[in-house]
Amino acid sequence: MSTDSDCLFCKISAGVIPADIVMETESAIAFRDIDPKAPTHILIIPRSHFADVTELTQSNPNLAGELLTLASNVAKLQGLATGYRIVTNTGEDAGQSVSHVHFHVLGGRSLSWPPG
Ligand code: DGP
Repeated sequence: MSTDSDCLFCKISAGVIPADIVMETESAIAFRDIDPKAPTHILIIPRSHFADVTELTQSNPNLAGELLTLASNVAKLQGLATGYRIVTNTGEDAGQSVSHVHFHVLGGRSLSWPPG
């Protein structure tokens, strides 16, 4: 497993920085976003370091599938039966602020479309 000692989400995965973890597997963890944009806002990350979804899918497409499965399981666990959104911001124009790939799971309210 490849990690980056300077990466915030690698530190959360390692338990060096605390987070409100809602689910975890051998390869991934799900924890509450520190700045929630919806009543339920959870981040899904791989334990291995990948900068973004492009790097992830090129390096390990099976892991990308595992992360989406975990996102779906988290949505079910959180009771988001009337709908939820999975988002992965990629790069500067999309507003990616942490360079460790993550999927946002948002729900618990009506979500408008298109996003800004
Ligand atoms: P993005 O902007 O798409 O790269 O999303 C990064 C998210 O990470 C943002 O919604 C806030 C969240 N975040 C940043 N720092 C921390 C932290 O230390 N703990 C937690 N739980 N979330 C964080």
